[in-house]
Amino acid sequence: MSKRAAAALAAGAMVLTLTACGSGGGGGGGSADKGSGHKLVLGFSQVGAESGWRTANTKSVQEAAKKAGIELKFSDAQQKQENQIKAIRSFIQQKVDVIAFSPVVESGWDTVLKEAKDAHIPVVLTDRAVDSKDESLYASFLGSDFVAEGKSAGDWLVKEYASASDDVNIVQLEGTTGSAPANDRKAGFADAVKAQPKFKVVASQTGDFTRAKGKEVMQAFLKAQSKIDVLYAHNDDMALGAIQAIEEAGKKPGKDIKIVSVDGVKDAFTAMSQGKINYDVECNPLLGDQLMDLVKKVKAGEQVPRRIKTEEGTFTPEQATAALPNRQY
Ligand code: GYE
Repeated sequence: MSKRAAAALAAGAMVLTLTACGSGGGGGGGSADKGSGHKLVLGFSQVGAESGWRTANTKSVQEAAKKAGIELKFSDAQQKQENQIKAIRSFIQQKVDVIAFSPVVESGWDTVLKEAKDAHIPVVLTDRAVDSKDESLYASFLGSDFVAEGKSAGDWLVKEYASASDDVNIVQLEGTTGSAPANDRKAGFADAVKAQPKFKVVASQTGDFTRAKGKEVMQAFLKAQSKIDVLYAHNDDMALGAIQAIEEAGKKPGKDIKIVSVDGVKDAFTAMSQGKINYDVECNPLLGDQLMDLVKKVKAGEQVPRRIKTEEGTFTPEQATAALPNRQY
């Protein structure tokens, strides 16, 4: 109760501050139409700082906003949905022009998205999707095709083990439970290997997209499983943590246990150049410029595509080694 009262007070204070130093006139209802000379204000709720991918994504968004002359209100949710919901509510109270966010998990957004809609503040999803049935709750979704990424990882494995007749025991490090990239990368991979029963996922657990958790879960896998041929990690940070666990167990990553991962961050490319990761599916975090472009268009009331997919490639160790000197993230 008292928490709620405090929140209401804080919100009131926020609105007051805005009125005091704002443009004065104020728009008559709906989304505030700042006249010329006023910066477009974007409220952005980021997932957290869990991975190298995320750090690169945050930097890209911040730099792009500056370049585009957009005032960015940035909020870090520390991988918690409740924090994102709070941030979105605060953006609504502050009457930002547009809200963008990367939803930590897929479900449970309808209520807060409805609140933004009722306040006439358009919402753009970036990086990760929501599973809302009501498409009017957001204007567009900019990000990768995670199912295709999982499929690429699986397709590589099928080729790599084309001539194998024995079982191929796979352990899987999943991303954050309930997140779009974890759900979709798992599904895409399973789809790619399902035709051949020799591919056996013998253990699968979340490592929450972090190095520390990736290491911890891999240690448990190594203790519990007598034979592991392949590690499929839903992101590079977990793969890098797992590499430490594999080495500490006296095994050679990339040889005794083959590793296929997703993201394509610099540290993973370095590991690939050392033969420790065998294949990496790229997921581009540099979404900032495209996002700012989209935000401007949405604010201007222009028609935008509902879905914008980012383009990405795949990397063998040779390709990663060659790309390493110019890799931006
Ligand atoms: O793969 C992972 C990060 O949502 C695509 O989140 C993103 C994923 C990325 O933590 O490293």
